[in-house]
Amino acid sequence: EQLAEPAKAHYTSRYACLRPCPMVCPNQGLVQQLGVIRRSRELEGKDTSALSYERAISIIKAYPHTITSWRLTEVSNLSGIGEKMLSKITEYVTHGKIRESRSSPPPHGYSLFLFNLFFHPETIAASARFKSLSEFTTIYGIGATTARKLFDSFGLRTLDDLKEHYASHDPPPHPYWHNRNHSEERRIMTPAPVLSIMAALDLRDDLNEKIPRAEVDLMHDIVMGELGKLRPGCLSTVVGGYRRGKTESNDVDIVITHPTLVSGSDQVKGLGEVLVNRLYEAGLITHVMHLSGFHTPDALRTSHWDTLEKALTVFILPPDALGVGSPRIHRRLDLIFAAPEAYWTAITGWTGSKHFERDLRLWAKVERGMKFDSSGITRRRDSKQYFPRSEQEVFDILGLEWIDPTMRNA
Ligand code: TTP
Ligand code: MN
Ligand code: MN
Repeated sequence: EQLAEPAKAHYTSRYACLRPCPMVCPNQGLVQQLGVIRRSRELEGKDTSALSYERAISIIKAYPHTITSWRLTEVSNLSGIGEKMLSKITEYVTHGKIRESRSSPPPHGYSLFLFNLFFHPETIAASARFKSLSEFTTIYGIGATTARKLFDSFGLRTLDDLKEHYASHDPPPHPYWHNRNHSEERRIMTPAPVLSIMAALDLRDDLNEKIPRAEVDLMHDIVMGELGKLRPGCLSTVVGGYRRGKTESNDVDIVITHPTLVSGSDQVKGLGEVLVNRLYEAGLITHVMHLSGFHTPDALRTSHWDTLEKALTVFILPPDALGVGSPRIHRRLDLIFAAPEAYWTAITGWTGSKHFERDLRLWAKVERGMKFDSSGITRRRDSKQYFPRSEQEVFDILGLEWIDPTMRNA
């Protein structure tokens, strides 16, 4: 079957999956300041506004020139940059900052309180709230909605307030039937405790530490070493921000498959549970936040196309793994299990960025009549399924010019 000519990648594309975008762009300062506003919109639950900031940030990150006043007309013509966004950009270009996102101190000799009172009457209240909400969401398991509830309904302001609150509200960690509410999924029992909020509070400093690339490599090697003892011959790729070239990651994401079929069926099904239990028994996994497996009768094997088996966990290296006496830091580890035919879509679907992934799905649907997700590609009109044998093939099938993983930071 002849595939259509792929669409050209260019920074003016309205789809993030067609905008090559480096990790660090020529307009980092502007991107940082718009990011503060985006974050505050997100924390306040203003999702539509947060999304339009996210879009604008994504577009600016791919823009290859430093934005100066004579480039403003061109910038205003980029799709996703509306009038309001243009005024923020103009403010930045003119003053080197955006007033709303300011966190710089007042001029020398001014009292911060009086400065804020006269020049930014909204800042005092707003920033105290922003600070509390931001701090609350550094706890794994607390999102913007919960953070606002803790602030508004329970009057909590600091992490100490939070500790006190959860000391009386948080159920103790216990072994857990994962996914007990999802009837189509297999029930999974693991002895690893779920990460309670109290436990997440204790692990906060660890989990907020960035992971250097060398440690990502070491974690990958150790996980695959254990997996090799359980099921020899597995293949894996570290995906997520690491694959996009981040020097420091917030977690480690690994896609795992096994290339050999045994009597027609793959050797991946149920692997998540076995591996997680082994890593837990070896003292390498301390908590499991989510674990899913799909139980599908062989006659209905289509449903493993819907979602992949995955485990979201907390991992800790064995003692002295980074040198004698080295500190052991708890790390977030995500394991994704893909049947061999879904390996390359899983890798593409988990490399990100989040915005790149969102637009990849949108592009497939709107422009190509296809459904893309990490578990596969399906043509809508006749439900034809594709089995790409490389990431290049994923791009070919979706009619996209190739973009290297390190340029998928849109
Ligand atoms: P993340 O690990 O959340 O983010 P990241 O790897 O880009 O950056 P960092 O970890 O350093 O903060 O997500 C990794 C990729 O996985 C991203 O492309 C989005 C995708 N993803 C899913 O497809 N499903 C999910 O449930 C989650 C959490 C992520
Ligand atoms: Mn990641
Ligand atoms: Mn992750």
